[in-house]
Amino acid sequence: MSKPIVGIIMGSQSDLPVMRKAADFLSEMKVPFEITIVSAHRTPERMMAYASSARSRGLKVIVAGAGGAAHLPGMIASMTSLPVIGVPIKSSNSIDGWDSILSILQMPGGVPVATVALDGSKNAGILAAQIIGTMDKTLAKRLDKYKESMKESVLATASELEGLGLPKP
Ligand code: RP5
Repeated sequence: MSKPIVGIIMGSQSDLPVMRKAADFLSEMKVPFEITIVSAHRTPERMMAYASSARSRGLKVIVAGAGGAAHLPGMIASMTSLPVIGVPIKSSNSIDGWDSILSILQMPGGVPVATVALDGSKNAGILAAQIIGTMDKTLAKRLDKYKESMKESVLATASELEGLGLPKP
């Protein structure tokens, strides 16, 4: 397998059901990635080592997901100039998910984290692939095909619905 160019990290194994959707999308697009657990609060030294070695290890984008007091994406972004995509997760310690959304979204000036929707890890995978796709024509073509397939699927559903003969307003 080729060297990973996207790093997917999450605060806990309990985040995996959400975060694996980013991994699944990158697999579908044939983007080499690595995936692991890095906790801002439980393994702070590992978090620092991960962020500070990311570029020299060949990563181009980092996708970081966490729930509750979600400091992982922001802390990673504070230690690398690679783009960081944050995934807020509705976890067992979330109040309602806003805690995680706001922790990831409301970064101070100068340290951006591209924040996707609550549990929106598929979009994080798509965005990571799109960033890589700015410099990779083959991948850009795969992404265009993906968009086309979404359009076709919506149009097919729409014509099915129109064919049901439901009363019109
Ligand atoms: C966060 O706390 C993790 O990212 C996870 O979403 C949440 C709960 O972690 P566990 O207690 O399930 O390990 O740091």
